[in-house]
Order: sequence, then structure tokens, then C-alpha cells
Amino acid sequence: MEQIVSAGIIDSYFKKLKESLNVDVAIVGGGPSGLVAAYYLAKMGKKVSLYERKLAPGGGMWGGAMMFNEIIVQRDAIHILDELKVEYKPYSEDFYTVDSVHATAALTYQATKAGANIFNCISVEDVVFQNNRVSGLVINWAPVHRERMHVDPLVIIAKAVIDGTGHDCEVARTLERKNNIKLFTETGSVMGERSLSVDEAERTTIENTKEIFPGLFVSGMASNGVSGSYRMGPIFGGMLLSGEKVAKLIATTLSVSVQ
Ligand code: 48F
Repeated sequence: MEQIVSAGIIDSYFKKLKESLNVDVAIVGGGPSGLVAAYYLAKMGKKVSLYERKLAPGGGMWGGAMMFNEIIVQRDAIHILDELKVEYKPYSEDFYTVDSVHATAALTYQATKAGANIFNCISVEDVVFQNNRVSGLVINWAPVHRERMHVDPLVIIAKAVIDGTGHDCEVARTLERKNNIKLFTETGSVMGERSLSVDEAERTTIENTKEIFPGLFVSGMASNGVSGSYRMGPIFGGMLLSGEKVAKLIATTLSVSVQ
């Protein structure tokens, strides 16, 4: 009995890991934008894996605002909540409240149900850089990073990578720091996030969701961080719409590149 429990877990995990050594889309960060992107891409039949360094995917969504576990979603993004079967309540004409624990769990569930593999407790420490293109990820156990252990990583090959790391836009920063390249931003660099301005930030989150270097796309707060736009606090329509947009962009890019 003891052996079956351990062997089952090891066999099943390594099957998943091995299947994910070469994917269509590798997503860094399990925040709302990354989870929504994972859902739509998997639903379109793409092979998707998502890497989250924390134990629980969900990023900044669990905690609502100041740990009041409710979030606000605007009317424009309600079709995504409907698609992912997330419950919401009308609050005022264009705004809805959503239980943040319910929403985060639902996004995680729907992404995996659609076929995306989520790997938690894994940190992305670098990208694969070949022919002036981001072609995959360099991954390691999050505790290895936390303990600063000198342990070499494993590598995942991907046709497209999403930086969904939130405010820190870690993948874009690492790419820029190590490779003497210019990103597709106004300055050619990661411009850094500005202070809070809700309307502006919600709009630009979607505008700034794009390919910022061949093979590397940004979603969610990382989009605004890379392009020098504002933060917005606990309103989540922009994050959901950004996840939807990046999935469509990548699907289009991949379909063009296979023709
Ligand atoms: O920050 P986060 O929730 O990403 P998001 O989709 O959503 C932002 C909102 O939650 C909120 C906001 C909305 O109004 O402003 O902040 O842009 O989630 C990012 C996830 O990425 C993980 C991190 O632990 C978090 O769960 N992450 C960051 N860097 C890495 C990483 C890394 N190098 N490797 C793996 N995971």
C-alpha cells in the first residue's frame, strides 16, 4: 500500500513533467491573467504549461483588498466570468462584486479542466534565448531559490512564453538584463510601473498586452510594468481581459507561423 501511494504520485507527476518539456505556450505566474490565458489557450487545443513559484496559484486575487476577500469586476469583463462559470453580484450600473476565494479557485479549476498543466512551487529563473528569440524557460524548485542553493535548473521549450509575473515583470527584466536587447516598448527597456490611476490602468493593461520581444508576450500587471503605466488596485476586469487578449494574440501568431 505504502509503495502504491508513492509510486502513483511519482509516475503520474513525471508523466506530466515529461509531457511538458516541449509545449506550445509556457506561462510564468499563476495570477488571474495567467490563469485566464491558460484556460483559453488550452481550450483552443494548445499544449499549455503554467509555472507558479508559490504553493497556491492565484497571485494577488485571493486577498481581495486589504484582505477583505471581495473584488470588483467591470461589465466589460463579465463575459469571461460567465465563460469560466464564476458567480458574481451586481453592485452598481457597470460594476460587480465577486468573492475572491471563489473566483481564484474557479480560474484555477477551469484552467486545469481545459487541459493546462499547472506546476506549483516552481520558479522561473531565466529564459531560453536562441536565434534572437525567447524559446522557452529555465525552471527550478522555488525552495532551491529561497535557500540560495547552487543547483542547476531544467529547461522547457516553448513556441511562446507569457510573462504573467505581475508587478515585478520578472521575465522581461531578466531577458533585458542578460541579453543586450531592445524590447518593443517606448524606450526599448522595462519602463517600470507608475502609481495608482484606476481608469487609465485598466485601459492600458489591455493595450499593453502584447509581444514585447520575439517569443515573449506580457499579460496583466506585467504589461503595465513593462510599458510604464499605472497600477489599479483590487479591480480585476483588466486582468481577465488581458488574459483573454494574450491567448488570442498567441493563437493567431502560432497559426501564422505553422502555415
Ligand atoms: O501579480 P499576479 O496576481 O499577476 P496578474 O495576473 O494580476 C495582478 C493582480 O493580482 C493585482 C492587481 C490587479 O488589480 O494589480 O496585483 O498580473 O500574479 C503573479 C504570479 O506570478 C508568480 C507570483 O508568485 C504570482 O503568483 N511569479 C512571479 N514571478 C515568478 C512567479 C517566477 N519567476 N516564477 C514563477 N512564478
